[in-house]
Amino acid sequence: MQGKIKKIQFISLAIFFAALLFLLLFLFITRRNNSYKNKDETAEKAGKLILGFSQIGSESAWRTRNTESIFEAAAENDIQIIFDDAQQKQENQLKAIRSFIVYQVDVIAFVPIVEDGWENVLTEAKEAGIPVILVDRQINADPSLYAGFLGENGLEEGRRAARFLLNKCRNRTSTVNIYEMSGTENSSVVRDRAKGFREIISTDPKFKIIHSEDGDFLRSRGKEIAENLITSSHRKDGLFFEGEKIDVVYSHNDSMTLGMLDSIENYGVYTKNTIIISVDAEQKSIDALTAGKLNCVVECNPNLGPMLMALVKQIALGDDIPRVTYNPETVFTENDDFSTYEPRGY
Ligand code: GYE
Repeated sequence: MQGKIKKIQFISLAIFFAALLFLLLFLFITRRNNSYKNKDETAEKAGKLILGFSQIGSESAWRTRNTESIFEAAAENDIQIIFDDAQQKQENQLKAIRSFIVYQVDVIAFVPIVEDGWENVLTEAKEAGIPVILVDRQINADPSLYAGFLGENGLEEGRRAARFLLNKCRNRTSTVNIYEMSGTENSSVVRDRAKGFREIISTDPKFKIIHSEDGDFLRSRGKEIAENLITSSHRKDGLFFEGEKIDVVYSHNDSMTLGMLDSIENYGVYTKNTIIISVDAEQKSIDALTAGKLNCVVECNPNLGPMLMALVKQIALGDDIPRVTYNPETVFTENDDFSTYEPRGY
């Protein structure tokens, strides 16, 4: 009898807990769906588009301005942004894009930190029926996995840097040693800026790239690279690499360039005869150009917000967007009339 009572007690307890578990699960699911539904309903009620945006981080002034531009334009266009800062890690971007898919955003846009490794997550977005826009950098993947690209023409930026150099050295016959500071490895922008530059300088054999060092687009790395050059050469009359005089520094972004200028100034190295070419054109870099510390700055325009929101609206209406949309850019050189310069805004 005792045993029978125990058994009934046990069964009723099990039923009780199962019911409790079920109730909790039910509450959890309904609450989550309600929250999504509420948010979607509120955004939908407000007719607001929801954009999931994955940014790579804040490694440079350019990147920070790029993010600001996107938030400003979203507010101006009444588009809700779900924003993720990936802290320079691809795995964080993959996680963010998957959360945008779960959230059922209307459009996904992201800055691919590197070129490879996006096929799977973009296939998931496609299966979920969510269009994807690449911003700033490009990827190696089946083009049907994304609607289009918006950003800079890195190849042309590299060519512009080289064209300035060819003109600057047109009367020179001796070899011109070039030291390159490149940005984030395996990123499309580094591939293109390097390729465009080499394409043009290869038209004249006097130009020789003696070394290319990865500075990951960071000011701290630019500073470190120049410090290593200065301390290993023990020379103050210029920059040297393994005993060879550096005639030209081609830097893939202003942050690294400004870091290098920090070390040059800290060690009091004379670089008036060193041609320094940078890319981006943030205000501090333009100030260094007008102060005679740089010779040429190739613009890379971070203000992609307004064009991105226009593309988001176009896609949300079910219209196709151009495969490639480039942002207009220019070049600033030592030969310009500096009084005509407008503030850069970052
Ligand atoms: O030049 C640099 C940033 O992807 C074009 O990334 C961008 C580059 C830009 O860190 O400053």
